[in-house]
Amino acid sequence: MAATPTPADKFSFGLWTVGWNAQDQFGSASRPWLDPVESVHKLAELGAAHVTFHDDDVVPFGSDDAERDRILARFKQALTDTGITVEMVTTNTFSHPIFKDGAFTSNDRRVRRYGLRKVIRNVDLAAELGADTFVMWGGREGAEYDSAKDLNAAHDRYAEGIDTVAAYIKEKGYGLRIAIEPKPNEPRGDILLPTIGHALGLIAKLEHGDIVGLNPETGHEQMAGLNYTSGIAEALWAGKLFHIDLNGQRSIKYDQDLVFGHGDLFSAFATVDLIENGFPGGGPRYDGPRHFDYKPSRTEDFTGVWDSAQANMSTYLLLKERALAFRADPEVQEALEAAGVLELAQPTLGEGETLADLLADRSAYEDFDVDAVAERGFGFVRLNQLALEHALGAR
Ligand code: GLT
Ligand code: MN
Ligand code: MN
Repeated sequence: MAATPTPADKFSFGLWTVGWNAQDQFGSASRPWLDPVESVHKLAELGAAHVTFHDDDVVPFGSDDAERDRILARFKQALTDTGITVEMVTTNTFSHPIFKDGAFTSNDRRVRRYGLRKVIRNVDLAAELGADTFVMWGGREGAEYDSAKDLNAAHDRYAEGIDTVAAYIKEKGYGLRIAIEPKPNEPRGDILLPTIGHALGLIAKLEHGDIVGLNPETGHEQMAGLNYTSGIAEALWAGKLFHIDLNGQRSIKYDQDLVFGHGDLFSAFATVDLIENGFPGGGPRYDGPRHFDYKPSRTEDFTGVWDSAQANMSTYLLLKERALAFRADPEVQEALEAAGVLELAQPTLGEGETLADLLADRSAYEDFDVDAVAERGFGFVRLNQLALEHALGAR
């Protein structure tokens, strides 16, 4: 039975997702681009709460100010008519050929200055529409050839660009936070800030890093062979999980942007379990929008587009139901206990205990029976099977 979403579920979609015309590297569009106003109405009917967009998704690149105002007024009317809100805005710094070598890190300084202007113009729009998050996906920030880029300078320029925008947000008093979206490759051969961990490293060096965090995408981490759930867990732990892009990816290959759960389903279960239930031992939680960044496959007509939008939400809700049942199951609680999962929340040193105390504790080392303790089985497989049976609805 498909689950029915409501705005309380905080589902959100990029206008570039359902609106995509399905043009790819090898073939022309199989559908027309959708009018953003139509997408807003249709997503509201399906039970979504929010939309997100790039400047160019709503206002075509190169529109003059009068045209921009006219288009935005019509878009805002659709928001008012449907109750849909804009939770995140992002800037397209990848489609136009001007950005072929990136925006913040282009070797051409004129392009960097133009890119910064385009981003700042859109930050104002994000604030005006009441968005909380400003995403930066630097898909063209990178290179195909190692000789093409001074990587020290590139990181300097990337940090300079982000810090300049963050300082502007603070100066204006906007309620916005920046979320960097990592991706390992595509469209560039190698993209800067390829994973969550790389982005966290850069954020730590920023002057205004307090308002800069992450927008990790399921498929982007999986394209690098990484575990999305453990990636967002680290971002949460670091206080940097500002936003999420949920979708599906089947192994290390081109970016598939499938429906959430249509890639690694069991990993999607773990993702929903973390988002909805939090860490087993408590800790930071993600409370933001459940944002889908997928592409309705090129094979689909408009019926298929809306079926796929619905599929993201339905799958999420089904997994949520299973994840809640998983944690509520006494057998699972017992298995978590037996596996030591809950014991990990206990600090390694006792309260007030110093390293000197540990060094003096013979039971911790000299008299410690390593062979006996090494015999312990953790029971992780049993626990995982319980998770799988709950995920399948078999319990
Ligand atoms: C582009 C990309 C997505 C990003 C969007 C935000 S743009 O569609 O493939 O992963 O989230 O800039
Ligand atoms: Mn993607
Ligand atoms: Mn994305």
